[in-house]
Amino acid sequence: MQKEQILSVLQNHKGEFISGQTLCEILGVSRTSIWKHISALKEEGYQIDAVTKKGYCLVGDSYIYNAYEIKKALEIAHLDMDVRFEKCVDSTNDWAFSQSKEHENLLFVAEEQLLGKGRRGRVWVSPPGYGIWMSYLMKPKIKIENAPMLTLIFALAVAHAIQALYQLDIQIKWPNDIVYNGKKICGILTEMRSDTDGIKAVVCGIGINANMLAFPKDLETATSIRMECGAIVDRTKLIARIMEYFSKYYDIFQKTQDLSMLKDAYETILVSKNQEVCILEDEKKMMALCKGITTKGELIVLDGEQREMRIHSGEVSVRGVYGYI
Ligand code: BT5
Repeated sequence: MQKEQILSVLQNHKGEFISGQTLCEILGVSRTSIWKHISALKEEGYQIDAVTKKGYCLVGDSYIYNAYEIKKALEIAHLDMDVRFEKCVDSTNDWAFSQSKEHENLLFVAEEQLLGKGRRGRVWVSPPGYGIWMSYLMKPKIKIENAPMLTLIFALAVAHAIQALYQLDIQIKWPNDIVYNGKKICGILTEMRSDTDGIKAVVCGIGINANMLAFPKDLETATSIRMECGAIVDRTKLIARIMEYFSKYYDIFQKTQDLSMLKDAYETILVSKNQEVCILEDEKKMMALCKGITTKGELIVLDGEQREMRIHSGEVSVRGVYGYI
């Protein structure tokens, strides 16, 4: 807490020297403890100059990634949301569920995941330093069958946030992939715990390739925001923008408990709209024409005989005719 107070004073006077004495008086602590906190802040990556007889000065524009900065960015976006941050966890989704008895509306962010997971037991590659690996824990008062729609709402929020900040022509590959130029920038995994009374907790896990400069050979369908637009991504800022869009779209969703007011926006950037897709279910494979989504978030396709079918997200994978898209 004291450390954050010191940081806040320095941030309010960025580029100016604040004497150790002034900090002691403002915070009512000893010089030694100020020095200890300043050292800890430097270790976290804050660039703080310390000059004898002048004091401490916060310099530089390094993109610091921690709970304090993320929470501050959320507050600037008028979002009252708590944040947990860890350097390394197995999976932020599992971490969020482990806290779900006591908490809700809480964002779990990790610098690295050792067992990052995709859908149906797939692996999600989550190295430290370059990505956003986060999970949002909710206890929504909605019907169990409506929970998969949260994936689509988050997909829309992530797509619009990346578009707004990095001017990339982002698209969505139904239901949970955010793609650019045919490659995957983000994946979303929504998981739920429920009982006979209904939903106990929902965790929406979001993995975004922010600043990677390369990927392993077996991930040839992956790309990052930085690889596509050249800019270094301020992960804190992107998280805040995503949560800002999400809370706006979630409010809209709550009015009707479906996607009727978000469907047009989703379909505008739906990658396979009016294109032939390949639907894969277990060993079965079917070619179909993608027409859009229903207000419940199912994919609408026409089969070879022009019969309309609705595809539920849990059951199938959708691929392009010639590959991933
Ligand atoms: C997903 O699954 O796309 C959901 C990914 C969700 C990850 C987040 S990170 C925070 C939270 N905590 C977790 O443990 N998970 C969530 P799916 O549609 O099944 O795609 C998985 C496939 O994407 C893999 O089989 C790989 O082919 C590919 N893949 C793995 N890592 C990737 C990466 N970093 N970027 C792009 N593609 C990747």
